[in-house]
Amino acid sequence: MSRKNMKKILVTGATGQIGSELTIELRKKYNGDNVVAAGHKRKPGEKLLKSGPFEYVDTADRENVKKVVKKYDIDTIYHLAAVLSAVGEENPQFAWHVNMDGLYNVLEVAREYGIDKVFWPSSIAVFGLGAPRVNTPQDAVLTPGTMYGVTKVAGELLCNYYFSRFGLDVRSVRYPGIISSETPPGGGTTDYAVEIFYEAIKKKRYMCFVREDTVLPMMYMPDCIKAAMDLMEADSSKVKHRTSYNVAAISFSAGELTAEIKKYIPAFKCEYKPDFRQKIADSWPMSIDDSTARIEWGWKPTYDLASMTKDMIKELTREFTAES
Ligand code: AKB
Repeated sequence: MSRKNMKKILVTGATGQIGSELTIELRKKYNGDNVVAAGHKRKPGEKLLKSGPFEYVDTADRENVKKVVKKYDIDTIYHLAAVLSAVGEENPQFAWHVNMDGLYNVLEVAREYGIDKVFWPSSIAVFGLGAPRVNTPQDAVLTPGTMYGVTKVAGELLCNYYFSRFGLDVRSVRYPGIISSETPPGGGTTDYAVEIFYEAIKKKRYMCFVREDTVLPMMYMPDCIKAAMDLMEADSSKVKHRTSYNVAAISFSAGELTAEIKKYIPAFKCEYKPDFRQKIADSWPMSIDDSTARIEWGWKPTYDLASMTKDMIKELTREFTAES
């Protein structure tokens, strides 16, 4: 790769669910030394520490962001550090601080230092009761019922503003719930779709915090990474939406997921005891229309419910066997 095409990438939130796996994939593609992993509270794992540089960065502190961008001559940022929906509802002020101050600082530093591209994840949480819940369209009314959703709507508008006002190449997708076997999520409403696998394999029992008939859009981690990398590599003429793109993969109910897991673990029992997260789930889409992303930059997911479940069970069984 020529110097001109050589990327120097910063990933914030690199110790989180998406960041820990996206960083490794970016390192495979652009070489370990060129991808700086930045974490804040969570301790980085061995894999992250051994495969390239790691820095502690509080994105809510602009000087912290500036320092790391200057030190490594960064030209691309994946800004993933955020507070998710359930934790955000317990402490809305904290969610606003982390999510909005963090994004504003990253965009300002990107503008000031002439960063080439920024990726920032939005979420299906931008939609609220004002939007159709089935096949929710790209351009629907955005009236979220959670502070997390409010920060995602405000963040989308901020990204769009930085693109049109300053020409900053910011790209974004609205992720559904992400299912993965490497790093557990923390503080989201869709976390049950990950916890259920860990508990099914370890204890053959799970107490699910949403109703059995709760349907939400989900995505397996390889597709989540594919969405970020495909969008970042798309020719800028194809990226017509600078707020954020709907991306979909799989939609299923908690009961359907249980039935799929039972094909591998017949003794598995799932009980349902909805808590405050049910109300959040009931305000979100059940399925997403992602035709705009498919048409504009060729988005296409790979995994369905059956292939995702098979792979999750295989990966987690391997992890637990190696541990014991
Ligand atoms: C959450 O549940 O908060 C997240 C999301 C859908 O953005 N997983």
